[in-house]
Amino acid sequence: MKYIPLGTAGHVDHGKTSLIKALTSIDTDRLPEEKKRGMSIDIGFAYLDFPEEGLRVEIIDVPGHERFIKNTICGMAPVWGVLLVVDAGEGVMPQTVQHLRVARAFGIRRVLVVLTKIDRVDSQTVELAKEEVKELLEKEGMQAFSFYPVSSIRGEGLEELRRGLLGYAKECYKNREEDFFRFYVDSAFVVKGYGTVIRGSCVSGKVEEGEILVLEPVGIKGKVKKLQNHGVFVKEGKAGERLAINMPEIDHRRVERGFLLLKEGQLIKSQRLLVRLEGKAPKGVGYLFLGMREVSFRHRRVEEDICLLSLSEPLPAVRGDRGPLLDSSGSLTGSYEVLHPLPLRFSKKFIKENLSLLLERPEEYLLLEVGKGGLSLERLFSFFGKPVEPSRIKGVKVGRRLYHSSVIEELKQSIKRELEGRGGFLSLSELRERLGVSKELLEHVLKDMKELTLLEGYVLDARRANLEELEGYRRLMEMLREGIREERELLEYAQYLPLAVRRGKAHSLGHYLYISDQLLREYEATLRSLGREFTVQQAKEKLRLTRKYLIPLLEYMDRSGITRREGERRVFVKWSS
Ligand SMILES: Nc1nc2c(ncn2[C@@H]2O[C@H](COP(=O)(O)OP(=O)(O)OP(=O)(O)O)[C@@H](O)[C@H]2O)c(=O)[nH]1
Ligand SMILES: [Mg+2]
Repeated sequence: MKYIPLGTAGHVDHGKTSLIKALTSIDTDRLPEEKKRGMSIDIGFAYLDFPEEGLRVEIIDVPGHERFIKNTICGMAPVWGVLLVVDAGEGVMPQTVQHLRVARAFGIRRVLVVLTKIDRVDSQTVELAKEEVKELLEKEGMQAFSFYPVSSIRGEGLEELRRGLLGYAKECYKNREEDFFRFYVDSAFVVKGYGTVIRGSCVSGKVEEGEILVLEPVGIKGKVKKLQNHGVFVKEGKAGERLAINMPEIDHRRVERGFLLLKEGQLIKSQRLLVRLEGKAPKGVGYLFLGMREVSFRHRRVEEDICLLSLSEPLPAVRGDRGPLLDSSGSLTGSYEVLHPLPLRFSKKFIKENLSLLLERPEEYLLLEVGKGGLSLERLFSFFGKPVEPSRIKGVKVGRRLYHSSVIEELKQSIKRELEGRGGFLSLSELRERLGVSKELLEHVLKDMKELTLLEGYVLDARRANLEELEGYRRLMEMLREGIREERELLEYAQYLPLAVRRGKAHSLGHYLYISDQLLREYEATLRSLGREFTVQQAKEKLRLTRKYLIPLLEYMDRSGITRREGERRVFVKWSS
């Protein structure tokens, strides 16, 4: 079954509650005070099923009186669409406009318009009201799904409306089941034999019996014992659905309207939000609604319509959340849209420079913002309010974190600078400390820097470092100075060998034989004492080497241009007598 939450909106007495009752047979005015005054005070709930479509429209009926605007805002917070109810005789009135603005603030752009009480007016008056609403919608930058003239008393137009409602509900449907769970609490009470029941709207994700939920902002945890949707037990609840959640471990007196139920470890709360504003930002302290939660804030302007908000309380917002802004007198001044629910960099300069990234490629903004600290998957997911495939993100993945490629490049430059300042030689732990990066990241970057070598807990630039400081290197060089060595004799020092060769301190003669540069020079000097030319036999006697070592040595001397072979003889290329 699909659940689609829709709300009513409209001026006081324009017939919202009567309309819902006519459609659903449910009276959403439950309070004695409401009955007595014939007026809605608080939000009320109903539903309308379309069984053939597998669809339930969840209805939240809001009060129209100006005094209860905050209840109205709470009622509209979880809905995906709005039935704008206008008395055909009275036409557009102040709360018609105000409610429309609240709906817009929550991101609703198309409303279904119901013109009520047509039994009391002629068709021309109905037409007039329709024109008035059309004008208003245009002025507010909104559209009508369609217009439905009805009489809730006599039943005229209700069938057409019901059909229209189905089309509208389908249009409003949002697939949010895979998002993280967020539940807007509107009340809590105790049921005998069950304990605390928390009632509200599931706006995203799913919840099952037996799960542990966290009540925010108080951070109390509790287990879901039972779940109901409109008085019927269900095993699972999901996005769009009205739910009563039985959580006996939570004291109902600790629960307030506006609280949220979340799942642990999913959404990260933040006391700063980076938002786009529409309308005016209240001067000084303002108030915003995230869902049904009202918090105060101060703002700092970054650009014309981009502001950084400091909230009085951390909120678990996600990218794209919207809601109304109020000033201290409670009047609606505008709305916000969350661009970044958990910003880390607050300087105007940083935000301005990277604004287009934040708008178009937010993942990249996140990567830049975290820098060498790296982006955790938790942060990434929390930003979007749902898990996203990390491979979709254009970043370098190291362990469980993602890094911007420019961060990796900068790190390489810093490593080079550090090494230069230290003669090409630095202990890994010191380097890590100086750069302030994780071991994982440093190792990843170093692996990428082919010119560097990791040895004995040191990073070294083979061309610059003083290798003599390394024990293994010293021992290798000693061995190579004593005589020509076969590679298998040097296995223990295998990692130092290429370093020594690259620096010209040792030579590879081929045939898996190595010699130190010093010894090579000594052999050369000894051979020169034989004169400009010499034979293999002479060399063998002079150097006292077996042919196994001698031939590769002489061939190497030929290859490296020290000698030249002429028949049976070898001639020194350079000779000064
Ligand atoms: N004749 C006629 N009267 C209606 C119709 N719809 C509502 N009314 C009457 O209008 C009055 C107000 O109706 P409600 O449904 O309570 O209006 P509301 O919009 O819910 O009012 P608030 O919740 O206080 O904003 C009641 O006396 C209704 O009986 C209608 O279609 N025809
Ligand atoms: Mg009402």
